[in-house]
Amino acid sequence: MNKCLICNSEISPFISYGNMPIANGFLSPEKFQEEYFFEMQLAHCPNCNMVQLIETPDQNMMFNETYAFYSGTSQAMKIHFKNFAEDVKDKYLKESDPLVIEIGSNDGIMLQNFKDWGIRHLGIEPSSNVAAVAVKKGINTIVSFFDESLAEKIIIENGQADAFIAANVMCHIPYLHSIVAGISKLVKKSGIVIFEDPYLGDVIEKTSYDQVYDEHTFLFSVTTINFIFNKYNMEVIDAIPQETHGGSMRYIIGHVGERPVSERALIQIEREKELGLNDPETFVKFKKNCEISKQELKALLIKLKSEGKKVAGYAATSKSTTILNYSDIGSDLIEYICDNTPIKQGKYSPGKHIPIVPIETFKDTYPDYAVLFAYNHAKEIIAKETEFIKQGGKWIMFVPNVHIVE
Ligand code: DWN
Ligand code: SAH
Repeated sequence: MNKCLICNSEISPFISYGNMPIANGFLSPEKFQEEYFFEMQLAHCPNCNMVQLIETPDQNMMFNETYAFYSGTSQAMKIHFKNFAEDVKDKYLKESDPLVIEIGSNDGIMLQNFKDWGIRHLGIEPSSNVAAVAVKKGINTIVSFFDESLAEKIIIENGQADAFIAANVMCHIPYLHSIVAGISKLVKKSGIVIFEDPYLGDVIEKTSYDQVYDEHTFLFSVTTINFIFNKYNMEVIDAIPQETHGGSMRYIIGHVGERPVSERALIQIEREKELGLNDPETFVKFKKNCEISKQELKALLIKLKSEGKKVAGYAATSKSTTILNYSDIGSDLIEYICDNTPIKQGKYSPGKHIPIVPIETFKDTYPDYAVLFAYNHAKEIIAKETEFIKQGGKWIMFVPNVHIVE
């Protein structure tokens, strides 16, 4: 019997995506034999409504000294995080000598801004290779997993935080109770918690099932975030939709009663009921949509192959690991995937073992079609690859449905 990680109620999966490898586990041929797989199943808790993976690999298998995702690979995300940091500084750092703490700080993409402004900051990042990039830039970073006991240590050494921030990491942590307990102690009574993650509402509406992979233990909604923070005397005071990562939500949270709850947050909670995020039937429909999406993508690639077209992938995202393995797409259908991350180049994609090559390989001889696995960075990528289209190339997109962009 499986139990909800949040409220301990009995849960059962509504979909299995089959055996999945580590999403960011790009590997060399000598490691193919020992590659790790787990059964990736998603469940919706009928009591607290949290959508969650039934099983996740051990965190040390995913986040370690060879973590393949460097946040700074996107210029658009640098701007996004600068705006995020500016918002925190202008609205919430009113006391003297404030302290900002970020978890999942990666290569310092967000904290760089606070460092430049001379604001006290501390990043907590367990993947030592990406943390080293931040440290090199002079960004204060602890190489560790955040949890309640680390929060207690930080209070002793640095004092309480004025702002606790995070992006695309809260949903990665199965022991969310320890995280929220730690946050509630670490953040001053007058302090603020601001984080963003891919939003369940967008995943359901756009059938962006590729947001489901080993690292993403949870798909959050305002309802479920409010539920868990309420247990630690904190509450969502605002919720602001974001365009990043195919549709995210920024949650703004304070200690109960310290700040007014916005109309926007209350409306969003009501909207989630209308969207059916609390209704098991929604997830039955979502499962059907995942199956349709997978069949359409594979059928398109088989058709293009039969016509003698050359198809490549653009951007070896974590999300692509779910698409390729769930849809059973290998190097017979997608010749290679190009990516600007040096640590991924020369390796092979998890599970399906498609070669990962530098962007230059794509530019040298354009394929007829390119599957845009980083559709979340479509604006940035399409703007710099105009020559591909000029030479007759076409993009294949699969969110919100499988289609071709000329
Ligand atoms: O939540 C997570 C998000 C923040 O990042 C992590 N669990 C892991 C990771 O997920 P992802 O790999 O799906 O993220 P992205 O940002 O969609 O990955 C983009 C990939 O595309 C990177 O490998 C870099 C590459 N890229 C590129 O080759 N050229 C990206 C851009 C913008 C480009 O121009
Ligand atoms: N915030 C960045 C990175 C997101 S990727 C961005 O939005 O681009 C998720 C990051 O969280 C990884 O760098 C990973 O190593 C880190 N992480 C995973 N578990 C963590 C934990 N328990 N505490 C702190 N960071 C964690």
